[in-house]
Amino acid sequence: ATKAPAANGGTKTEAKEITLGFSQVGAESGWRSANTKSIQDSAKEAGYTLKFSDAQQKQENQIKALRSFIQQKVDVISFSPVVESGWDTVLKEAKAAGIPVVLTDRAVDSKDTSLYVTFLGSDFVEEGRKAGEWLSEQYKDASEDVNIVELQGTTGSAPANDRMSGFAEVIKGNPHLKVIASQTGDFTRAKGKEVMQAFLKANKDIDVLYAHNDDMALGAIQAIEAAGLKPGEDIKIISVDAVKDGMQAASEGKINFIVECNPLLGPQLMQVVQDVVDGKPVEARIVTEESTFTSEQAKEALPSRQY
Ligand code: GYE
Repeated sequence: ATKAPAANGGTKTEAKEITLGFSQVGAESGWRSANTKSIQDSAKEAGYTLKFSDAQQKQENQIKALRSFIQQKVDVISFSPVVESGWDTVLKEAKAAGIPVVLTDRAVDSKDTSLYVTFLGSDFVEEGRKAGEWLSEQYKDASEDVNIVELQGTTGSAPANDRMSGFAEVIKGNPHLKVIASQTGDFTRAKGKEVMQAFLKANKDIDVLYAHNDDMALGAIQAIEAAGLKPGEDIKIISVDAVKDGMQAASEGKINFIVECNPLLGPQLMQVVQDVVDGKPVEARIVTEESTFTSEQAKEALPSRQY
């Protein structure tokens, strides 16, 4: 009797089962939840064994997770580094163990780029520039100072560093655009609200809020409304990410402009992992495609928004 063919068709040589160790930043934002889901779904789809670890926004937890992946001899390690600095030692350990490392979402500042295969993620400097360009255009005819407050992401993280510098680089073209206060809100709603409350207390005349992500903007909106002001009108708001809740607020006119940052990195990541395992060449930098949304554009895009 003939045997049933193998599930994979049986013609090709058995594909090696891949184990991927992934260390995630945490669960701080809507962006992060969408990113986690994308990675988990795509790993499943690809048939990989995923060892997933949540670092709760702490570098020490990530370093522990990476060491545990090394000990378990996973095939590939991937992680989204919570901050940029301080990775050389553990990355050298992975290299010594012969385990390739793929960075996703956030970058590291290691000088030795042989410590990882590639960095897959957004160009955060460009995101900051896009925010600055929109603002500069809005206030191009300003004859008085425009007071801007900034809610930074997690201190020392690539998106906080880069979104700040890209924005600053562009707005310095107009001397009326002044950042009068800038503080971290750690990418969370709760902190965004708390810091915005403090900003409102300390500054009489805030014209613009630039938040490094939607969640902080959403927290800040609560503080602005509680102070009896209208978000989007009394204080113009720019944020980054374009997750559903942010797009909702934008469609209601509470956020004026959102720079998109795509969290759906899973499919591209699994492809990179496969190529690395197969010994195929991989680009040293893979940048994700992104756009921007005004309130009107957010209203149009909202019904089909996946995350
Ligand atoms: O913008 C923010 C999240 O690293 C791009 O992290 C990511 C950022 C994202 O907490 O919402």
